[in-house]
Amino acid sequence: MRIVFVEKSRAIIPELALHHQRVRKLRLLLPCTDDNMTFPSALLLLMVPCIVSATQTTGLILEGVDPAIGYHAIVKENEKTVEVTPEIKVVGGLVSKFRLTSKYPGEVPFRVFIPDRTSGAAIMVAAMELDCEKRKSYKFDLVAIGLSGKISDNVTVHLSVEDVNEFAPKFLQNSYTVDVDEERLYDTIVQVEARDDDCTPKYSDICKYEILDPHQPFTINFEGRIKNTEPLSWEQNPTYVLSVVAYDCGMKRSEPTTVNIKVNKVCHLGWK
Ligand SMILES: [Ca+2]
Ligand SMILES: [Ca+2]
Repeated sequence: MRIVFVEKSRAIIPELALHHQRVRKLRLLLPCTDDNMTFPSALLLLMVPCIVSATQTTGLILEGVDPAIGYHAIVKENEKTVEVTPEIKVVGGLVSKFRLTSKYPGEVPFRVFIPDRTSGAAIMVAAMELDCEKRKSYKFDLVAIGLSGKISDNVTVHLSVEDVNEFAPKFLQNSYTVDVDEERLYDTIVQVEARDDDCTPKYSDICKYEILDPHQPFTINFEGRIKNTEPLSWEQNPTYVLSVVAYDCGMKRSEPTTVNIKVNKVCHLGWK
């Protein structure tokens, strides 16, 4: 059974013209065209409140967005739901689908749909796994296509893929070995270095290095430079083995690297 809305003049109002902009009374015709129905074939005339769009003559409109600025969108690299500002909302008719196109090679890996046609509010989702480490941003154009084939204005979407702290820092070397002379204070004995594969400084910069055993006579600074805090003695301890870790700026910790420090005995000239 098909429901038809008519004006007083009995002119039929297209389905696309029905929207929530303005309310007025219309006649509702219920023609019993379905063969399975048992109603008499006469038309049923009712007066019902109906919702009619004030923009029915202008076609589909992407509401609340400035086409010169476009939409800004953000999605975490391990999530599907895209947060779009302003919200994508279509007025002026019912939407059949959205078309997303890009001037750049490759498909646009996103999908836009309206869960509830009467609201006109759309949702954007990622159609594939996103990887900030491979691609941080997308730029594409969006249009809404109505059931009647009418097309909205073209609006650009600027989308950023938000980083997630998936990677821990890794040291460039599994171990470091260095010789030092006893009885000396060094500015730098050795510099260790770790790197991190995440795609933003927040999660990939190394914010801190740490010697796991705090009772060793050495310190390490934020650049990974290790120095002794007191002169070393070959007789007391000819070798030190330090376990050093690195933290990214999201405080994700690396596996330790080993720093072997060999103390050289210094010979002194003297009378025998
Ligand atoms: Ca990281
Ligand atoms: Ca990441």
